[in-house]
Amino acid sequence: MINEKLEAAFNDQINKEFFSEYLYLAMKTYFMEQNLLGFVNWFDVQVQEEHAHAMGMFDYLNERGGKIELGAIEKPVVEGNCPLTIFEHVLRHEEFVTSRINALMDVAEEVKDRAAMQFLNWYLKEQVEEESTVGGVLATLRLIGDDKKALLMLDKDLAARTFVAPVIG
Ligand code: OFO
Repeated sequence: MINEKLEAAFNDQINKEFFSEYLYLAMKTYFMEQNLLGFVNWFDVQVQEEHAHAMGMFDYLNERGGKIELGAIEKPVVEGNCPLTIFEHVLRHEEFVTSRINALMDVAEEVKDRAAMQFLNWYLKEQVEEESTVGGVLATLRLIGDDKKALLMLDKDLAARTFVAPVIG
């Protein structure tokens, strides 16, 4: 049986992962409106990844005999009005998620749940990768500035991203 405090912390993070899915879906609509289909594809993959992250914790909590409590998902507000400022928001959000996974790890450590700590290591590694990927796109957007042609080239690159279902844990 999983510790109650840890169970609540997992439920909270499941909600945050579903919120991430929802936030990226909201960001995707901006790029749909701009007809930047490579960016749309990038956010499609991001949405699927967040769904997989949420479900990974959902399944794990169930496997551990915990009670899953699904809360309301907050309305997503996209901060930004161009690719650069939207990606700045993506990075801020990923940094926030990293801090939440760290906090969840702290609870697992506090209640000495080593199995949960081992499970959460996957999420910590994933956050390093996510922040690095987003940071890369952001750096390119900063270089691009107002150059529309260069933006279209980046859009073409982002069209190549594909979703690979993660093996979590
Ligand atoms: Fe779930 O990793 Fe992004 O937020």
